Amino acid sequence: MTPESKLANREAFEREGYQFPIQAMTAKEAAGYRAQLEAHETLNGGPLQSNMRHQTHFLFTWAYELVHNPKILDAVEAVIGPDILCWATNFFIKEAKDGNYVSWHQDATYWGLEPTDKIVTAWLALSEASVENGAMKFLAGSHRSGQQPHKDTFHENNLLSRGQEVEVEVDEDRATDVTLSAGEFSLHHVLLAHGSHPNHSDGRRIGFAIRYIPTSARQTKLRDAAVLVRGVDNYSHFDLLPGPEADLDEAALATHADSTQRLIAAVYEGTGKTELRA
Ligand SMILES: O=C(O)CCC(=O)C(=O)O
Repeated sequence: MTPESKLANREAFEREGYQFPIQAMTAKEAAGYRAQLEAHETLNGGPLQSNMRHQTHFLFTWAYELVHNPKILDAVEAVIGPDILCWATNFFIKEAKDGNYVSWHQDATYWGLEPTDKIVTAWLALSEASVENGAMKFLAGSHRSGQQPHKDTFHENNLLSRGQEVEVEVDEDRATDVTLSAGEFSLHHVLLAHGSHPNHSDGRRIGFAIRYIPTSARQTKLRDAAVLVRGVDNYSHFDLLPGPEADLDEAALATHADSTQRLIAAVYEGTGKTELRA
């Protein structure tokens, strides 16, 4: 990326609070990652277990590879700078017609990460994301209004940890449909209002959300952990955890359990809940 295109991308991101579509890989490569996910599911006799939908990059070498994808990191670097941690990953999978949705929300609400100006999600499509199958919707510029109040619903079809919903009225006519082909991704700001409707299609909608933060960011709720994916960490605000040597080996399961406990402690603070949903 040239310095000029980096600057243009950063300015557009700062204005809108998002950027898409950006290509991470070919459709064929995306199908290869999807096949690895689905091979595990077939072996396991059903869709990816809910506890494995979070911090998945600690469990599978292919997911660890995804959080290091150079095209994704180039786009992230253009908006948050060169020293980058991956704080979390979450699979958002909607099965055909399963009724699951994501209410309008801002990611920053329960994460405890500060400052919020350089925290982004790369949402990678491992299937197509269309209006019919429940692609995300973004409200342009909403990140500039700062943190809004939310209420927890814990609705059973809501894919968010607390079923949290922003308490201000969202005019969906103003929203942008984040349609993506497999292998493309979007970037969104941690304060951008976004959500998604159910999947009305006959196929799965598979998104892998990767949460990136600069090494200078802080976790205000606890001693947290992350993976250094680019640059150097001169701050030591987070414990740096290793990736998996082999899929689901003992060390991978232990690191996954450690990072998941920290994630639960942050996002469920004050609720008494101990298991992440998906
Ligand atoms: O996958 C979706 O529909 C929503 C994802 C989301 O809310 C996020 O990645 O922050």
